[in-house]
Amino acid sequence: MDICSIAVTCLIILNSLFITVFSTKDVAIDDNGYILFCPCMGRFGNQMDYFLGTLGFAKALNRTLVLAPWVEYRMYQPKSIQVPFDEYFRVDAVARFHPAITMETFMDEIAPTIWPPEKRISFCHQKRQSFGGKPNDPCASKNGNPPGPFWDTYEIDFVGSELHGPLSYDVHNVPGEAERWRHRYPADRWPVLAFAGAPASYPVLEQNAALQRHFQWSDKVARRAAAIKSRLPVGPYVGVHLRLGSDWEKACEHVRDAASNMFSSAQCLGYRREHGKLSHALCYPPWSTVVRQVRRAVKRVQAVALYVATDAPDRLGPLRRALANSDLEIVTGQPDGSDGDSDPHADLAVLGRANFFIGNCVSSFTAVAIRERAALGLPSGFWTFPPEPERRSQRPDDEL
Ligand code: GFB
Repeated sequence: MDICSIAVTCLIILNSLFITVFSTKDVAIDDNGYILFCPCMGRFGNQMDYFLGTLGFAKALNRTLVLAPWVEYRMYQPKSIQVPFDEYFRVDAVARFHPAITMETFMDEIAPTIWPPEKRISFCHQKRQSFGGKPNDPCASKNGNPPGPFWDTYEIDFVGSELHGPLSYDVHNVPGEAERWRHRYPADRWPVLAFAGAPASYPVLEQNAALQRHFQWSDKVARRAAAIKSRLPVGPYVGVHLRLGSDWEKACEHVRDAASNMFSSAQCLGYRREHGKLSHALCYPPWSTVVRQVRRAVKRVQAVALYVATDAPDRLGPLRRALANSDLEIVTGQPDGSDGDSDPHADLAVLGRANFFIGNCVSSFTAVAIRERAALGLPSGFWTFPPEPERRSQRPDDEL
């Protein structure tokens, strides 16, 4: 062999070595493996809880987290829409804590090498009856909406299911569980664990709540929040979340069992309800209490403005009337002051930086702002919590 052919052979070997270590766009392949999941339940607040739990799970298993897109639902559209993770949050902030890449990067640059179509197995704890799991497709990973549209967005079909029970996602409270996962699914034989749902619980486990500090708003969201803030007068402001929509009103009617938690109520009541009991007022606070708490908060931080985030701007009448004679400027997410939908992520980003924040303890949307603020050391409170002693003469709401 002459020197030229030796050089060419060396180059070919080097090149193929390079391809096994790096994929097409120089994204290093993680030998410890990957975790993929579908945040297939609920809206933003619910999905955020799943992201926090899945990040905790990926950290415990020491696998790269593939950041799923957010699943959204649009009026009159029969299928969910998948919004890339980095539309709302910075990937680099998560990745500083634990290796993480977006689903788009994974599918474009990693999947062709380590997860070709014939190796795509979906994971679930046990046969998923409610999803229509059948003996030949027990995880029913693509049944219905959003699972079908979610995986279809990335042209993912599964060739089989893996029931991972009795292994659970609770790697914090079940001693040795992370090690059992690693032992049963070593990364060399199972480079990708793709979960039909999120390997996490709702509400988020206590141990994972603080992971919110690794989720920083994307530049796009930050810009939209800055545009809202430019409409606030200069000075301190109080931010409030008023969850008032009819879906919420109905959900709150089910608050009968004070001996349990509901949605995110552990954020004020405690995971073992050590700080209080669930009540209808905690879920759907009376206007009299809302106004009183707003006034107190405004006084506390000498606020010049009140930022109101709500899912039902058409229901703010009692608050507006009660504060009509004050100097306080009331600002909502709608630039034109209309009753249209506001931008939920920008709303949260504005609430996250308010001088004081009051939210709904039961709502997982509030929980996002509460956790972000806790990470920043900013003060927050909840409507009707802690409950005040009964007052003898409370004015009815419409007389505020
Ligand atoms: O986020 P989420 O799970 O919080 O769902 P809850 C509520 C959705 O309503 C949010 C919109 O994702 C937003 O799209 N929304 C709520 C808001 N508040 C605001 C707001 O202040 N501003 C804007 N722009 N949008 C629970 C669900 O909702 O509601 C449960 O978690 C169930 O699964 C229950 O559906 C009825 O925890 O508040």
